[in-house]
Amino acid sequence: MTYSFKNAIIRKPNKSIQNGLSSQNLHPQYAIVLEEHSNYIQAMKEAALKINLLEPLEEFPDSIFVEDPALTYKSTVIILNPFDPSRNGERDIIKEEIKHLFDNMLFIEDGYVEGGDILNINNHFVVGLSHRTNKLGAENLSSILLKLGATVEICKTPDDILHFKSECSIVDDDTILVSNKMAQLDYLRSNYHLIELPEGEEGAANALRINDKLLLPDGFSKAEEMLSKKYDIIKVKVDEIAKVDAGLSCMSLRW
Ligand code: CIR
Repeated sequence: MTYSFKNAIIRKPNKSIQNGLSSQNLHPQYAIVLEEHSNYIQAMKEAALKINLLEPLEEFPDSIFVEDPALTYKSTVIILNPFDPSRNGERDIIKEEIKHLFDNMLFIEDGYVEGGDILNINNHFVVGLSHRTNKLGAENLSSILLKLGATVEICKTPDDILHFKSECSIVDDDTILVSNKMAQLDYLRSNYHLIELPEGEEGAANALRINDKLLLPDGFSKAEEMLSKKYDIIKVKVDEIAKVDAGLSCMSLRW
């Protein structure tokens, strides 16, 4: 199952997160980030994950978002290539930190691709071209994944969305939680059952299904009401972390 995981890699927050990339030019406060992050770790533990905690990296303001420089698939980890110069060096550090956890480590050699643009559904990957992920990177990743026995579809992340997964997430093997913008994507509409969130609750689309739990960003009451009928929800407050355009999926690598 897509959402069946045993392990997670999470990085402790760095004080320099206040200078992280932010589309709204906001600066999260370290103390509040720490608190939100610790609740996130707690939720991951409640979802039965074993946590591998990495040390903070002050020289990389956005480095708690470990989902962007690496991708896990079965017992392989693929080191990706983040586009933004302030984030690109994260790949060289994380590869050393996590290599002992996987049987096999592969690398994106050409183009740019960030984990936030990669949606994994069982043995299938949907890669969204975005401001961070280009065609060369997506094709390079695709050729690696095909060799590993997976299938890949390259789509487009809507222009004003940072990453493909900023506004969508897997909630079941055939079901994706989406914002209205993501619901317009032909590929998703024709291949999956979509649960569309009401306007104003787009932020809830970056949810995280882990085992029998669904981690949902706090503060989206309509989403919570809709989803709690079917899922065992753990609400996680990420308002401060959201100031640097981040949500739930980006703060961990799961496998
Ligand atoms: C960035 O712009 O790279 C960070 N401030 C946020 C990264 C969020 N990553 C993700 O959604 N996968």
